[in-house]
Amino acid sequence: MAEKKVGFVAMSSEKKSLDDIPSIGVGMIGQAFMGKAHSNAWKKMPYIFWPPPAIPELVKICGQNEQNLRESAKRYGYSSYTTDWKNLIEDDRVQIVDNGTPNYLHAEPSIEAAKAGKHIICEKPLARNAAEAKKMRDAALKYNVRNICCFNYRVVPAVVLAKNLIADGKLGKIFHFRARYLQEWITDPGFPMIWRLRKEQCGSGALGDLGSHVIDLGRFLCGEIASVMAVTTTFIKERLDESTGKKEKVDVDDAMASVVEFKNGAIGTIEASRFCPGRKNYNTIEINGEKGSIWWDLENMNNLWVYWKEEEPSDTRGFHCINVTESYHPYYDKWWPHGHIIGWENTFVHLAYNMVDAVINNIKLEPYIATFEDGYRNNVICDAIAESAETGKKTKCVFE
Ligand code: SOE
Repeated sequence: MAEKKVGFVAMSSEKKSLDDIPSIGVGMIGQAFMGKAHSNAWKKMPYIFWPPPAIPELVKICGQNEQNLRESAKRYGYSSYTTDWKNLIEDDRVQIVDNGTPNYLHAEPSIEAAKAGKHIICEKPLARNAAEAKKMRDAALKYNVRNICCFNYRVVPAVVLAKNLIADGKLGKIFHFRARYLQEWITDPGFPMIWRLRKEQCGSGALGDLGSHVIDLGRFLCGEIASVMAVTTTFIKERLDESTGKKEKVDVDDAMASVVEFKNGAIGTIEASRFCPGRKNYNTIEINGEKGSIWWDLENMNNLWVYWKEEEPSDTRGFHCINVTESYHPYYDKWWPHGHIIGWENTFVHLAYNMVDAVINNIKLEPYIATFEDGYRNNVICDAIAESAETGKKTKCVFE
């Protein structure tokens, strides 16, 4: 399997004739927020990463709400639609199953897709807990299908640049990883009960939804997490279930904070909360090493801030900002001239490219793209954080 250093996206050198570019069938399970973001990515990828490894063909979209499924198919350009995900998986035209459903629907469709020999891209967190995630990981390995867990912030050009700088030793030994993913959207007690607030449907609250992202960035940039010591809390204990008109207990965390120990000796803190007024989608990381520091924040996603100790002493020393939009920066040779920044939705275009490239050209996805192995390990760490919060003790992260 070919190694590819993502960041200087090496497109196939030979110029394919237009007729030689294959197509690849995509089936999308989910028509809400992620259905929209992923459909946009499958359509945009081939003309941004031109010539693409293959052109995604939007074969079928699946959703629970039949009323607007026909409209979703027309809106996004799927040639067919179904309310039955099994029907989508059985469709021979579908080669890649894209699972953009709520967490409780990640496991069964993804495992059945693997059994049917379909490649799978599944939203994060991979599952509601480690046991469920392990079944998904094991199925993908057993049936030898390519698999991606959508930790999309790994493929922000600025984050890939950070990965390459750290991998090239620019920071030296890593001392700290410090990350927060903060939002504000359920601070209002009047916000109703939804699947993201029911343990049975989501597995965990801010921990699995937002904390999983910063856990993944910690693993991606600093290495494996060995142990955690955490607190979680639920600020609003019950919310109105609008379908019944009754109040329902909230049985997931609204916020979490954890100390983390990495296997390589670094230590850090991670935090996730949806109770931070003013923080719209504030995912921020900082890494401190023996030779300098790096920090990044999603609300300014094209910038990477760096500080190098060896910098010439001068009165301008300090953190400086790299605008990660040059053609020599990760992925950027496929986008626009420098300074013409890209947005959040294009992280999914990068994931779509990597999935199609992996399937067509047998490219190794690790370590730059999160697979089901990463998704499983992430769920183990989330379970350890929940356990630590329960027991009040430091909890080791044990991977099978
Ligand atoms: C909601 O919290 C959400 O959409 C998450 O589910 C996504 O993973 C995150 O990228 C943005 O916020």
